[in-house]
Amino acid sequence: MPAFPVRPALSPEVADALLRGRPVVALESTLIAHGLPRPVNLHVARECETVVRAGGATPATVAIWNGVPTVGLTDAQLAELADATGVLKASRRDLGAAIGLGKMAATTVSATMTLAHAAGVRVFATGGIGGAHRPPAAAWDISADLTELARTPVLVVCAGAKSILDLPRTIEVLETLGVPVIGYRTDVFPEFYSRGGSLPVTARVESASEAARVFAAHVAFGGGGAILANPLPDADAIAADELADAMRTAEAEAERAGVGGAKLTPFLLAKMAELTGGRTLTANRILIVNNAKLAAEVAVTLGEPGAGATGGDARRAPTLPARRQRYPISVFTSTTSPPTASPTVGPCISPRSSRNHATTPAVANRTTASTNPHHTGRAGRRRVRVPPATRSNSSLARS
Ligand code: PSU
Ligand code: MN
Repeated sequence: MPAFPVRPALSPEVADALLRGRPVVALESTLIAHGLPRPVNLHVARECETVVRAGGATPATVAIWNGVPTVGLTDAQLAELADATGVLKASRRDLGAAIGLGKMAATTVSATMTLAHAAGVRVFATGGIGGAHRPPAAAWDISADLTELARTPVLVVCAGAKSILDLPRTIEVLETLGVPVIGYRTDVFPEFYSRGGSLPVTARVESASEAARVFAAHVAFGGGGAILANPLPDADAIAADELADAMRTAEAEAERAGVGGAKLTPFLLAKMAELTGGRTLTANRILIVNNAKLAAEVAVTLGEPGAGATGGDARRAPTLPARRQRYPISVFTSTTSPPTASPTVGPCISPRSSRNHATTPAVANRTTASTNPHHTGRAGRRRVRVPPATRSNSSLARS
């Protein structure tokens, strides 16, 4: 038992969906805080949530909220994050520091995967993943997204990676790490602003349910994450020469300004938008929402018995192991009381003896609301024990 147990806080909506075994789609927050300019960032964040809901799944935007690892921001939190300054960009490496020191941090692909998995969420949508930068200058700048994909079983729906990266090396590293790149109706690895063309994917699928089957089979044999690469629609793609020019200029400016490390991607994104008169920004917005839509479809399919296997099909894929949470969870209880304080510290609530959400005995309630008869914890850190009979009741997370 760690001396400092920390649990992901879930919004009521996300807690409810997970407890009922309903599909949930994780969304990252780095693109809100660092990847897109205001006010587009908030519009995109909301649009993603809307299309996920329309697709029959529950959206869960992930961030570290003043030290609290949170899976499922409220709309008010989305707005606050989109407007905030001084928000950290947290990769997997930074999670401990952001949580332990009570920081406000947006999560990258790697950190979002970590927290999504901790909460039991298996599908995640973003714009593009980080990758290997170009040697020799940036030979050791290899995004933590790749190593996280190697170890955390979450399906990441994205439009590939930007061609500013060393894409052949990125693909090689993914192969070494055992991360499949599943092409959604494409044979080639998409290059974010364009459909790509030079690098093959691991496998091509024609539907969300095929993607779910490939992912389920991958995980069934000890695999970590996988990429579902969803190319930007042709109509919105940007011509290769225009893109190459803008990239070269943006890269040169980054070098001249001495921008590197975590600041490089946001810098390049902003420069490219400027250089293309906003066209890359439009493309970025479209592809992110497009990915959220597909992610919802896959999440819904994964939630069905058989994890995407079609009835009577001889190629029936093994089902995904039951969703498992690696840590106890917390639930904040209303849109007006999201976690705002330092991380939850103290004795863990009932460790899970079961591997299945449906039999999960307890959720934590971190508010000070005192009207709930189920509250049994200390003041300010009350715990609610959910009786088995009410577990499937949607009111439980809000109670
Ligand atoms: N690619 C984009 N936009 C982004 C990112 C990547 O087109 O906003 C973000 C994602 O959060 C990704 C992160 O996980 O940048 C990768 O950062 P780095 O290259 O520093 O690992
Ligand atoms: Mn990097």
